[in-house]
Amino acid sequence: MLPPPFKIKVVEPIALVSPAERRRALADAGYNTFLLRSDDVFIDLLTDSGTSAVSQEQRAAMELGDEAYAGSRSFFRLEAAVREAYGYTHVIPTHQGRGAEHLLCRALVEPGQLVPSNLYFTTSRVHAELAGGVWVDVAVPEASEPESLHPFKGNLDLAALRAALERGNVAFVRAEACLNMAGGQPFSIENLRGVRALTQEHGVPLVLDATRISENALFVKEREPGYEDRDLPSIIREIADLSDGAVFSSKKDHFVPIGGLLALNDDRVAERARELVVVYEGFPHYGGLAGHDMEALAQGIRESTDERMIRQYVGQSAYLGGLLSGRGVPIVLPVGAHAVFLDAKRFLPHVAQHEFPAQALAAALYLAGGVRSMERGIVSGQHGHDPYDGLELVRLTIPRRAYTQEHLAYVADVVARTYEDRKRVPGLEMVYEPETLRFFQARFEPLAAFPALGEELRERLELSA
Ligand code: P70
Repeated sequence: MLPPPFKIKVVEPIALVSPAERRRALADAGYNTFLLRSDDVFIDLLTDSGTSAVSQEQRAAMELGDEAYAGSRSFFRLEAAVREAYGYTHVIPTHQGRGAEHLLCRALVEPGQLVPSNLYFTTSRVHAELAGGVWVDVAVPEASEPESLHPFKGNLDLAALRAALERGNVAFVRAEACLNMAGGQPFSIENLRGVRALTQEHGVPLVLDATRISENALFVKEREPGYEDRDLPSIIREIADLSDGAVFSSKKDHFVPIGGLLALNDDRVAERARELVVVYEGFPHYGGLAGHDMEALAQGIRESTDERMIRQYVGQSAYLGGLLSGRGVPIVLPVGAHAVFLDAKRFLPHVAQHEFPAQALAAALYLAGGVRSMERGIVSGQHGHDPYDGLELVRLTIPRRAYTQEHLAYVADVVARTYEDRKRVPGLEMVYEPETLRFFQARFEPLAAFPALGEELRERLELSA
C-alpha cells in the first residue's frame, strides 16, 4: 500500500482513560456509544460523518467565505464545483444530508406513494415516511448476506424494482452508492443502467444517495469490466449522469464537518425544493450553511474526485479488515468503503437478537480499549412493530485522513482480544426507547456483568510492548 498522499500539519490530542473510568462512562451512557463523551473515547470509529481532517486548501478557501444573505459568491463557487464534478443543473445547499432528504421527500412524495430503494438508510427512510411514503426494499438478497462475496452488494434487484414500478404510484427510486447498511457496498454501473432503463420506462425519477459516490466509483474501476483504465472523475460523472438528481451528506466524501446538498436536473422539482428550503433551511443561496462552509465544501468536492485520496481511504478499511479476518474475526465481506463491519451474530452467537448483540459488542469494544463503534442491527433497523431479523452489525467507521495505520493496528488488537473473550460478553436489556430513530438515544442495562476486558487487555498489551 502506498503511503497517504498527505502529511499531518495540525494534531488533536487523544487519550485512553482507565478501565475503571471506561466502565463508569459506559454505564453513564446507558451502554449506548452515541451517548459517550468524546473525552472518554480513545479511537473514535463511531462515524465517518463530519470527522475527516480538512485540507490546507479548504482552510484557505474558508477565508474567502462571502456571508451575504443572498447572492453569495461562495454559493456560486459551490454551484460551479457541483456542476463540474456531477453535472447537475440545480444545486440547493442544506445543513446536512437529512436536510436534503427532507426537501426531496416533501417535494416528491405524496401520501401512499412507494419509495423503492436498496435496503434503507435510517434518516432517508424516516423522511420518506414522514412525507407519507411507503419504503420498499429492492436490494439484491446478497446485501443482507455478510458472507457473500458478491462484488456489487449495493445493486438493486431489477425484478423486484420492476414489480414495484408495475404496482404503480412510485414517488421516486432511490439508489444509494456504497450501501451503508450492507457494509459500504457499491452498485455496478451496469446495474444502475438497468435501474435507469426501468425508471425511464415508467416515467419515475431516479435519485441517488450520492453520499459515498467517490468510493463507489473506485470500486467500479477495480471490479467492473471496461472501467479499469478510466479516470475516477469520469466514472463519478457517468454515475451522476444516469440519475435525475442526488442527495449528499457532504460530511463524508466532501471532507467537511457540516453540509449537505440537494442536486436536481428537473426545473419544476427544483422550484418546489427552493420553495421549501426557505421554510426549513434558509435562503437558497446558503441553505443551512455559512459562506465559509460553502467554500470548504466546494474545495472538498474537488478533493473528493482525486483518485489517490479515495484509494488511500478505501485502503484503510481494507487494511483493518485484513488484520481482523487474519485473526479469525467474523466481518462482512468484501470489506466496503468507509468501515469494517463486524458480524455480531457470529461474534456473539450466545446473545439472542432480542438481547441486542451488536449493541453489546459495541459496548464491549469500548470497555476493552476505548474504541467507539456504532450498532447497526436491531436497535437501528427495527421500525415500529415490524419484526426485524436482519443484519446484526457493529461498524468500525474510518474518519477520512484522521487516523494512522498504528491506530488501526491497535483497533485490530482490541477487537481480536475481545473476540477471544467473546463468550463472556452479556446481552442487554433496553430500558429507554425513544419513539423515532431510537438508536441515537436508547439506553440499556447489561443482563449480566461485563467481563474485565479492559484491565486484561492493558496487561497483555503492556506485556507484549
Ligand atoms: C453515518 C452518517 C449519514 C447518511 C448516510 C447516507 C447514506 C444520508 C445520511 C444522512 C450519520 C448517521 C446518520 C444517521 C444515523 C447514524 C449515523 N450517515 N445518507 O454515520 O446524512 O447525517 O448528514 O444528515 O450515510 O453513516 P446527515
